[in-house]
Amino acid sequence: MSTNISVPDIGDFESVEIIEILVKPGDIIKVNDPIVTLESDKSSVEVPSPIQGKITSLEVKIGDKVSKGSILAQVESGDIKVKEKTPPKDKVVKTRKEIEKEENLLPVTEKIINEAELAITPKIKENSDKKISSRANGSDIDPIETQEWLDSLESVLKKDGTERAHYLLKKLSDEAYKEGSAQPITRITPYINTIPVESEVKSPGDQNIERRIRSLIRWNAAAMVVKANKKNPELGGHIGTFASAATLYDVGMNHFWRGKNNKFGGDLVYFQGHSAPGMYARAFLEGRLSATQLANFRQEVGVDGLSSYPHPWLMPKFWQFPTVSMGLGPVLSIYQARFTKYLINRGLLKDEGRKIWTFLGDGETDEPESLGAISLASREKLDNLIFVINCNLQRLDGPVRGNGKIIQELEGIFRGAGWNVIKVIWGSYWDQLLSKDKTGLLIKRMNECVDGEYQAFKANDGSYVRKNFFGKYPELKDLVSSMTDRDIWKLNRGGHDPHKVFAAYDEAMKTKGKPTVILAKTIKGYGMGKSGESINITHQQKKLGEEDLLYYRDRFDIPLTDKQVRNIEFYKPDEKSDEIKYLKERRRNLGGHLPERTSFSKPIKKPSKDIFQNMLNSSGEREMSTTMALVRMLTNLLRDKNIAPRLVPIIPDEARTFGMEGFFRKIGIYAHEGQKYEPEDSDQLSSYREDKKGQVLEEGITETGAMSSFIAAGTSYTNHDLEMIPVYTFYSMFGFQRVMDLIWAAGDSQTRGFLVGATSGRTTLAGEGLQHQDGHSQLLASTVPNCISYDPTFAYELAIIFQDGLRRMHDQQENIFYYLTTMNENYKHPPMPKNCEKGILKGMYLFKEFNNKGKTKVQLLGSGTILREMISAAEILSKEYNIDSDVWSVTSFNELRKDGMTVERHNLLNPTEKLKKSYVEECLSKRDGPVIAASDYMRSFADQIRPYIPKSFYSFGTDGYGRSDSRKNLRKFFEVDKEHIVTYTLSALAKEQLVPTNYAEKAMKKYKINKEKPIPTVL
Ligand SMILES: Cc1ncc(C[n+]2csc(CCOP(=O)(O)OP(=O)(O)O)c2C)c(N)n1
Ligand SMILES: [Mg+2]
Repeated sequence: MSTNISVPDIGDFESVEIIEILVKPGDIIKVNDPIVTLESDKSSVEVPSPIQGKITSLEVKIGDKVSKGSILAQVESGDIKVKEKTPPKDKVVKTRKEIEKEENLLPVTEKIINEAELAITPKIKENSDKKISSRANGSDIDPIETQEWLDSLESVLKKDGTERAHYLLKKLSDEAYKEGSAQPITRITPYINTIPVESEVKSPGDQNIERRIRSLIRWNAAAMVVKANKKNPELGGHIGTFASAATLYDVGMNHFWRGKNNKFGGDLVYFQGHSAPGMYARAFLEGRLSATQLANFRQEVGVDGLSSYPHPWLMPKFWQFPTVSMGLGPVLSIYQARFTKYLINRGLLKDEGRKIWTFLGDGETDEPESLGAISLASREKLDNLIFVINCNLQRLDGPVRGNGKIIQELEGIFRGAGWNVIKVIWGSYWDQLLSKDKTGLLIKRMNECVDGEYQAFKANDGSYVRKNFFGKYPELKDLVSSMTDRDIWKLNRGGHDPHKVFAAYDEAMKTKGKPTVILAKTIKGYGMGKSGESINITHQQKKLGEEDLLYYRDRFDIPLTDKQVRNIEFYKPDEKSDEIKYLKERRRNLGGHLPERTSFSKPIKKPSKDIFQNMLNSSGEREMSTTMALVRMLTNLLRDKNIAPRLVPIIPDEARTFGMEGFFRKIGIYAHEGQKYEPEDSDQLSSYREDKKGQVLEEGITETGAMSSFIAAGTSYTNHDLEMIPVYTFYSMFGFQRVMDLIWAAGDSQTRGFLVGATSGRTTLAGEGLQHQDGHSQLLASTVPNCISYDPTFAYELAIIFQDGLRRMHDQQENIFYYLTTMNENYKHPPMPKNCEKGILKGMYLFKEFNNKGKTKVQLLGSGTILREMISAAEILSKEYNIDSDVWSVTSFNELRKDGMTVERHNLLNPTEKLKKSYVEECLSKRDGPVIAASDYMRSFADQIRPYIPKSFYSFGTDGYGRSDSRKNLRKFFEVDKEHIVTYTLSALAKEQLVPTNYAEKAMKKYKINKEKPIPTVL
């Protein structure tokens, strides 16, 4: 049977051009195989076949204009699989008229509301004579009634267990809510541990040895900071952070975190930046770092130094994740956990139950990045993610929440967001006291104390705690009357108790369907005594005096003599000691070391050259933007079987702005739950198709999230041994300017991928105005050492750059990433001139020579869309003024500067050698005339090459705030239009006495250039 394939609904577009035909008569096609590519002035999209069969004839050719219903091809098929669109069962499709008609019925609706209101009035009245819930001081107004409820609860707990009790409580709570209680009951629980003693899973570890190991790590971590600062007080460092977190790390290292090996991918641990000395100290005991390296903490310029914080760029075999800029670790790890599931759901990675652990400080949760993405984690059911928040109640300057309780605040926030919350507040010494507390007074006291008080307790001593904590109520005073002050001082906090920490980690590992946060209460500067325990200056404490060191040694039983302590020696027991044997065996059992950065990924095979071929040809009469060219190129790449599965298009809710909506249907939007609804546009070509195996990361409006995904995908070659190609396309103004710190972290992480600043340039995005018009992202990109940036004008430049990017990052395995700016200005694209590939990549090439006129010549350098103003200016100069010019397309002022400074440095370092020429000089030194450069960026973008040009040099750009107007007016305003370039060129030539001065004056009159207009930076 012969069937027509016709154009489906393509949204608002009529008469759209066919730019590619992807099948020929005789081809056997499957459902969804692309037939043709259509391109409107905004986007290009493939039309998939709704049926399978054999193409018998084609009814269209390239260049034809088609609309919905136009026949594309005929197919011979037996089995037609066109999905009939049936509206979902209860979806009633209403016409506009029907809706309007309904709206006219409003009075009836109002009647219904009135009736409903009348019906509920008596209930409200009933509520109003209820008794008060408790007295103003919080005490119970009816203890007998309360006891009855508690008894009922206890019997349910005994008879049917906690699940049933929870169910009943939830039912009660729901009922109360329905009856008007707007206070949800479960957000915050009492200030005690979440896991009751009887449910704690006990650690199988040898506690004595583990304590000894931990003490040695504590000592060496502190010693390395003190030693560095004794050598040179400039070096800095932190003792207090790791001192408070040592147990949290050790329990993980000894029992939970699995290393990477040839059988298992390894857990991923984001270590809190300031606790780096603790990780070095452990690696020292493990024999992975030497004493010399420890002694060189924070002295990285020579050999064998250790970086201050986790920086994969500086220690590429050790650190995996840069976390020291507070807030980045949490958000990066959430998206890491999400990306891991993405790879698994797409069938690219085996599900091995790997976990992502993230350590952060309680103060760090002030950062919006720390908490900003937590709802994504629960929404996506990231049960592979565990946060451990070290709640030492302090940050740098003082208490985190002196007047409140950070643990309670975080509990509410995380539980509200749908996380599993485990509080580890009190250590085992409290268990007995809590079990004796029949009246609940101890918990009441725990609840009412604020963090400022808790901090003060630990900055003092046992007698202070007796007086100020227990002393408030006579019953509590009695409770501890048989304890000495020393005993009271021993009442430890949960985060320092390996049993409690073990139980919490165990529970977190078993949690299914949601992420877990462990809120562990600790003491900042634990063990530092008077010099730093729980005092406001702890964070800054890096120089322990002799007395403090001796105290620290004694506190943790380090077998060093006084003399050795004075020399600040590190301590490592013999290889055959129980401690070292135990430590190594634990890691062996857990599969390998942590942290450790390795990569066993296989390079992605190069795409065939013809994938890029259509971009190297002229676009003919067709006009398109470089953003469209990018989308076309990605569409082509999705046809390459090696590249296609590895591409990760990332977009923060801007696909339609960039004409990328065609990807929705073609490769699907990643959604861990698939698509539970029929999208309203399901019959359209660019339908919003969500899919468990979807490839596009449609992040919603979060550039921070999108950037975190970019880093996760771009470091997949090391974290998952799988190379991926993230292409994150964003509104260029909301890229570097918005998320520069994450871009810096991307560089540090050695991320590979393409950042695409679309709709870039100060004047190309005409109407959008000041907050949208980016004239500086290229400059920001130039500050990131391993970011390679380009501002191409033509489709072929983009293709050459992208192709080379793939070669460098995936063939050569270079740890670089790209920043490409693309525009939304439509114009014709010429064919690629001969032999310009090398120049495109180096940063400039000769685009065109105008030299048929006179002797006077000028060098015109243009970048991005402003190159086209340069070309027009060159035509005017040639036609109207007989001035010849060489027009250079500058694809990257940034790359030219890198080359220039490298060559200049070489020449300065080798004064006796023959001078080398920078690439800019090579291009321009034998060419006549002054150099005029312009771009859609600030002048300093082009100015970067000024030192390497041995000629007079003028640069023009878009310094100042953008504003909304037409492109033409904006270019006139910023003085980068062809008229200004002609005028300024004439003036520059006049200065060199190459043309008469009145040329420029006349041009100014002709083009109505107002000399009195202030420079745009002040407007
Ligand atoms: C974005 C950012 N801002 C400021 C700092 C400086 N800083 C380093 S540590 C610190 C306090 C950390 O407190 P907390 O998160 O509670 O960690 P703790 O050391 O108490 O475990 C600050 C403000 C930073 N590293 N990053
Ligand atoms: Mg803190």
